Amino acid sequence: MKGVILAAGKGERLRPLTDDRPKVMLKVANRPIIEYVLENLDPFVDEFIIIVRYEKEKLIDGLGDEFNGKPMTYVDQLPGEGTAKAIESAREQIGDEEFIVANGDIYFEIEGVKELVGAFKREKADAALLVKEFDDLSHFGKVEVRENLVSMVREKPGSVSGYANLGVYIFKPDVFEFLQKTPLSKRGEYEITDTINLMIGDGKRVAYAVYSGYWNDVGRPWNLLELNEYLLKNKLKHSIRGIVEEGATVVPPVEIGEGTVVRSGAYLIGPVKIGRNSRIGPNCFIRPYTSIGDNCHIGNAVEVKNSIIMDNSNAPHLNYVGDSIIGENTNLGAGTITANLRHDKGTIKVEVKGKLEDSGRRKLGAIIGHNVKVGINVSIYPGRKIGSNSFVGPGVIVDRNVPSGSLVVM
Ligand code: TTP
Repeated sequence: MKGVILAAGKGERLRPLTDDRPKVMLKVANRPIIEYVLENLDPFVDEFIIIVRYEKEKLIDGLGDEFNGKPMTYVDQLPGEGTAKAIESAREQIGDEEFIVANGDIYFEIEGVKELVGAFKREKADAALLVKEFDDLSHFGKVEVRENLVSMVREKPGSVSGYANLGVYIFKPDVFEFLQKTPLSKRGEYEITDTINLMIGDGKRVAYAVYSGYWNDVGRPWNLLELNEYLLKNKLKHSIRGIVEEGATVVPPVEIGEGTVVRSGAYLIGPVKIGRNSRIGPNCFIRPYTSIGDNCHIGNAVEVKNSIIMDNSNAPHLNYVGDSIIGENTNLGAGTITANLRHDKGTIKVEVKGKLEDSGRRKLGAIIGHNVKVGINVSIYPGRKIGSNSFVGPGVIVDRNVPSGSLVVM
């Protein structure tokens, strides 16, 4: 069976982290999100087809032409937006066998795929989708079922409970007829949920499998922190490949990559993951659920907790980084501090695609893009974004979002 992964989206809700790369290439626990999808589909497929468009070179260069020895073909999305258009793009590559489709920006585990394949076979179905029960389906497609089959999928049904469509499917090649007939939705996209409704209307059998494991749809910045926390809590194995100097404390589980040096006085409480060739300490405090990439520097008198610091970035002197995401090639000046808690203890709201959204989190720090230089003694309010390729001068109080490519001085 072939596996088709949808990775052509613009990932606008994840700006500024997606300013220069596809969302699926953002690293969580130091691995691109799409690699978790590839890994969990791997036992079921013999070839991967990746649908690409936005910043596709970054994806192709980053992943190469095989995964675990299985060929990977990149296919440009046909003109038009939406998941149905993305799947239709694989028409020539799919022969006469059924195939699995997954969004490239979701995290799910292998049990889900097993259940899905099981339901597809058991029901002798024409298609199958993976669902999960949630109390609030406002951000999902609601999957309505009758006995063992899907009767309808409704996009964004409001705050109701029920089965959510998780973005993992099996189709037979006859889906292409329905993909071609799928009309443009009110949102201006060709949506796979509309295709599935067309199939049901035509008498096709659409099965479903209920997934009970962990799942995350990485759409908004704080989803990266949730996924990071889950992966470090549940998947991290204690492993020290670098050097831990005498006088440093490492409380397992901590993964330290080759070439990384943890200097004396550093205090690391796992789960913490650190990539290769990074410099940690002396005298810093790294608290649980922190991922630090390759070639990073976390220096003297720096505290980091529950954060993602991507490759080639530095928090070198007297910094506090809490519940924050720092992109690649970014440098924090000495004394720069992220605030991660409101004094009224309210949940932190973040601007997502021009609208203020409630993250639901009491603690959320800064979201800083790639290639950013932050000067000394900068204070960043909770949930504020600093766009990629920006310069924030010394002493600035970042109380509003900084657009990408800005120069902000006091
Ligand atoms: P979405 O998360 O709905 O869209 P997006 O990735 O563009 O993100 P945003 O809304 O923040 O701009 O996409 C779901 C999945 O489908 C995701 O894996 C990307 C993929 N996709 C495509 O491959 N082509 C498309 O045209 C769209 C809209 C999504």
